[in-house]
Amino acid sequence: MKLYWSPASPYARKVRATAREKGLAGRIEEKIVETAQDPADLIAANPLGKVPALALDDGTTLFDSPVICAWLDAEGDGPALVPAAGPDRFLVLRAEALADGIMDLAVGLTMERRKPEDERAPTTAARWRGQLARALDAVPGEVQRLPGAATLGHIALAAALAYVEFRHPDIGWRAGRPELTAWFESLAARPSLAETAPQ
Ligand SMILES: N[C@@H](CCC(=O)N[C@@H](CS)C(=O)NCC(=O)O)C(=O)O
Repeated sequence: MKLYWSPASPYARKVRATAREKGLAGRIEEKIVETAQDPADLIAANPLGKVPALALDDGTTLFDSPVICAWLDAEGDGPALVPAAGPDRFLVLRAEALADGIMDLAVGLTMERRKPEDERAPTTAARWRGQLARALDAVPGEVQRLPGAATLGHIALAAALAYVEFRHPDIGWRAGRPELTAWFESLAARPSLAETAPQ
């Protein structure tokens, strides 16, 4: 199997950490791609031209990160990272959705900042910052409601918080959130997340 990824992508980190949690990392060749150059092998795996994308050995390709994580969870070893049924399943999937939404906003703000000044959209960016602040406020409650200690919801939220800190240290999400900080630190020490920390 081949995983197309880029080092700063929080979505790719979620997938790479999930592969490690499920004992599948050894079966996956990880290929770094420069999405801006639309490399042909990435486009063949994902017409959207985004990472992560996973090419399976039988030629099937999978995207985006929730789909790849669901496949890894079904295929790999060990306990399920998303409960198969019941209310806990939807708490975990909702936490993943919150994490993905945080990633979307934080990645969007990163892209906005890279534009030439006269191409930026300050009103849109201000709305994104407000949405991001609200979503960050919701994270501690979301973590408390999660079942278990290392579901896909936990992994996704840790990857999202790490990305916010990596690209937007000015947001300072740790300030006033000592319990969330302690939770984040303990999760970030898991080998799956430690090995995939953004560079
Ligand atoms: N919903 C997608 C989002 C993937 C995504 O936006 N990836 C970014 C990297 S962080 C990307 O490949 N961007 C390249 C582009 O949009 O040209 C997922 O969960 O995988």
